[in-house]
Amino acid sequence: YSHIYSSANFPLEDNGRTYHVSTKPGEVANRVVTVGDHYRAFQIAEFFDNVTKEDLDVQDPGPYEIKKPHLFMYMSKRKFLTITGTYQGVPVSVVAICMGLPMMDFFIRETRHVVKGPMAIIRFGSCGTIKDIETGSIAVATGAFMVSRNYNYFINKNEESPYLISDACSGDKELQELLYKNLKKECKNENIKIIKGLNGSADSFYSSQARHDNNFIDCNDQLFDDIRKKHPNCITLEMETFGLFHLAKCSSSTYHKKEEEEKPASKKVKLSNNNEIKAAATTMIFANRVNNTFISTEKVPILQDKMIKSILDSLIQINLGDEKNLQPVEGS
Ligand code: R1P
Repeated sequence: YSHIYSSANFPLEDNGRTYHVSTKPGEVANRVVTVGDHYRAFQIAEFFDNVTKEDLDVQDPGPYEIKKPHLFMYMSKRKFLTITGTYQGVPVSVVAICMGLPMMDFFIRETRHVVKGPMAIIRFGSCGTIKDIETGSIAVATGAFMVSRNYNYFINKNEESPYLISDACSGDKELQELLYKNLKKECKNENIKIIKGLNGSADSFYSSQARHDNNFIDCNDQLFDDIRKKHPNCITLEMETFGLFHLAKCSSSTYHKKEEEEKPASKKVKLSNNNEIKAAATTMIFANRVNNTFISTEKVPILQDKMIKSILDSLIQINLGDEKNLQPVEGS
């Protein structure tokens, strides 16, 4: 795979494909579900209009590109999988990013680069809970904070705390409430709890989520207490949602829009380059860290099946402003 990239600052191929996610304008919709797991992405794509199981039966470990009138799929060499189609006639994409904040950063920045106009992004992931909530329950994030290993603590011991816990950053309230309402509706006849609360995103599955590993010095015995003290409403821990909420907040027109809202009506300026990102997140509780239990894996596709419709419904119901400016998906 030899490619020529036009810049070292934001490398792009001649055809406009980004360096890691490897999509170009026209291949990603303004409404995106992001997941970690590729199987979860395929299960979501089965809900897209006219998509069959056979369409998604890809044996090639990638990179590959599949283009059909109703479906676009691209597996990048770095294993970002983008699937674009329509749901109830509205263009939607699912992007599988594997795991962690750096992958979330690649996904948001590179996807944002190739999509024109405002975006709505819902993360659909798995997590652990630090409250006594049974596995198989669903969490909707009201906000997220970051738990990072404080590397200096392990280097010179002058630091006070081995972990840094950030303040919380909220997602988009409207999208969050739509998601909660749709999940409630979809699960009303099931014995599934749906809980709203804060999520902590950690920079390790192990140390900064207070797991014990005798092969390493992690100094994390106090971590749950510290998290609960700073964020009493924390219910879940995973590894990506903070990255999404933080970058959505930092998307320049969201910042710009806030300033505009504070101005008197006579001084308001019409935004020309609307790159707002509306973000929300929902997770399946796989691990209960209080009683040390883990979900049995055969329950996962069943739980996912219950959640996917609500997630896609929320994505297409959220108002993204002037829909005329949104680019159509190639082939839809
Ligand atoms: C760890 O097992 C992974 O699962 C969770 C964590 O955030 C991390 O990515 O989310 P996903 O199921 O979305 O990957």
